[in-house]
Amino acid sequence: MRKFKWPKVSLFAIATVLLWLKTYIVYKTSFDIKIENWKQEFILFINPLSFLLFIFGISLFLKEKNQNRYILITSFLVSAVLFANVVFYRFFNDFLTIPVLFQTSNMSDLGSSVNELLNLSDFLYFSDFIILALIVKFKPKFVGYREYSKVHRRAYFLIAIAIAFLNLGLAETERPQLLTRTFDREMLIKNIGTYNYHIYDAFLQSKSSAQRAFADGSELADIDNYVRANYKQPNNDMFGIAKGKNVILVSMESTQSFVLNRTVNGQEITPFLNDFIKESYYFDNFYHQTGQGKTSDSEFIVENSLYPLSRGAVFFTHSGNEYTATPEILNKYGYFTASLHANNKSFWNRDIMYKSLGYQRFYDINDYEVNEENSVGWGLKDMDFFEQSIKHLKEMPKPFYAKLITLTNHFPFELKEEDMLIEPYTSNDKTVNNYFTTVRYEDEALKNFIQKLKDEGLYEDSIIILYGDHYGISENHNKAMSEYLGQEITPFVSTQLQRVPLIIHIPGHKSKTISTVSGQIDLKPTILHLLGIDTKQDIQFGSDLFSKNKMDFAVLRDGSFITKDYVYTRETCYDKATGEPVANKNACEPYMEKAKNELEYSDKIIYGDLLRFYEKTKYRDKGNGINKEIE
Ligand code: GP9
Ligand code: MN
Repeated sequence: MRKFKWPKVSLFAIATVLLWLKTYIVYKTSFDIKIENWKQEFILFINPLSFLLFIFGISLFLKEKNQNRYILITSFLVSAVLFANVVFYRFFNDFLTIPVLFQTSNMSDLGSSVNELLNLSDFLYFSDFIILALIVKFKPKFVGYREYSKVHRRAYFLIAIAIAFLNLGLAETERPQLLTRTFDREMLIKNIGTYNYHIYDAFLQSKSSAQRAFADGSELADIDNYVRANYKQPNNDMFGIAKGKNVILVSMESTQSFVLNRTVNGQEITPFLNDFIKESYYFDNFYHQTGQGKTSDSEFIVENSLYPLSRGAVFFTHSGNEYTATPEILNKYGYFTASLHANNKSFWNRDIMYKSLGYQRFYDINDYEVNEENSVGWGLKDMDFFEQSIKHLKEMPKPFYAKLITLTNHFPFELKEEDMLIEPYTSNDKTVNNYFTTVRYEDEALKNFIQKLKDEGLYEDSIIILYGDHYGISENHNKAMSEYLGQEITPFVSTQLQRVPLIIHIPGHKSKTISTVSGQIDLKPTILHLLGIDTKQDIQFGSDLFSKNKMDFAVLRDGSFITKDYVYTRETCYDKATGEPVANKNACEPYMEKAKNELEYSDKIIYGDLLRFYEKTKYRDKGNGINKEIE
């Protein structure tokens, strides 16, 4: 009888399968990746495969001895990367990124607790490598070696490419614009896998390093000149009016201006905001200027008075840059600076970017009690978020600068039955219909929040700034929007819909509506001026919103701009008075250059990391008098 012979399997196939399965097991056991449905589970399962096929596929070009050596080394290195992520995750609850590797403070935290982070059983993370090594050493006959023809190799790599595309395609259906927008590391890893993620991260990193390397300080001179030439004298009467007061900034998710002072089914949409305006400054021509980075872009603009990028989220792509953000400045003036947002800290790379912006503390999801009961849609309901945030605010050293980021009014605008304070709108578009109900809910949450601030004695000692982060209703919903607004949504109207509310409440000040055209870019100089901090020397594109000289101007990230009389968008200049394209073709001309310059200069600063060349120390760090403004 002939003895049964096992067909010989190539070492690279064994290595691929083992590492693939191991990665999946590690995903499930060592990381906390939230899976909502079987499709996500499937994506998670296949996502390591394409990378492994590529990297082990290289061995097909090698001769036997080298092939084994290559497979062993690769298997070890890839396992080491995975293991490094596991250890990092144990400590930081996050995945590794290249900038983080170079952030020494993070690493020293990790270094000192390495003993606690490692277990004896951790060698299991290398079990597949150990198996491979044993096979090569003791049972080399177990595996087969053959030379592969060109055709074989081609077929192999075609399959690998097909799997990569299948993975990307599925990921795209799960999470559109995943790569161009790069919102959340956990989401990226869930969809494209750890290994592909590291490659992607390396690509982002090398691109920005190259741009940074080629930049030098001389480029800043032009920009500095431009900023000086456009400097507008702030309103002296407002200088230092809120000196030493707490600053409470509330980012209102997806809140556009059109909902204010309007009704749906005969009911007010924002009764509280409508009242609050009556005791605050209200800016009714204030525009968001965000791009793909959405909320994070708005944070970036508001705190730096720089524009975000036209592609990707600057929070992700340039978190290692030098900035002179509001929190960093306020730290020097004795403020405690914090951001409060009940979401994963890695969302929008906030945990890393906040360090560059100078935040002393980030109250993230772990600082909140979040459960089934108090959550809806994207997470903790606004009411509960504010309620729990009060506790944090109370405990903060005073004065503080605290930014609270709301979440309930986020697409797809879900709400629990009991939180529906008004009936949805009644068009064929569910998104638009529900939008009104979540805005109404957010309004109620804000009302409670302000009341709590009063109850806790924080209200009188604080200036409160509420602003909309970006649009909530995109142009995909023009039909229902035109039904609601009773007008056609032309590009002109669309641009006007990019207005978001800005309300600044200063204790003791009467209400006033200010209609100068402005944008999120103007908030930083405004806030600092109110606190008695001179920003004349700063590189910034905004100006004091209270200034009598403030120019009526806002440029949006897509290049559209708005002036006192005109709206320029999609290469057409509209007359604001009529909403029609202007007869005089040159009407928008004088502003085009300015709009272009602002965006280009701002991009240059970010891509070249130019603020590292800026001698901000010359007026701020040395305590030459200005530092003493607030004591
Ligand atoms: C997520 C929240 C919403 O943390 O800020 O982000 P968005 O999708 O609006 O940018
Ligand atoms: Mn948002």
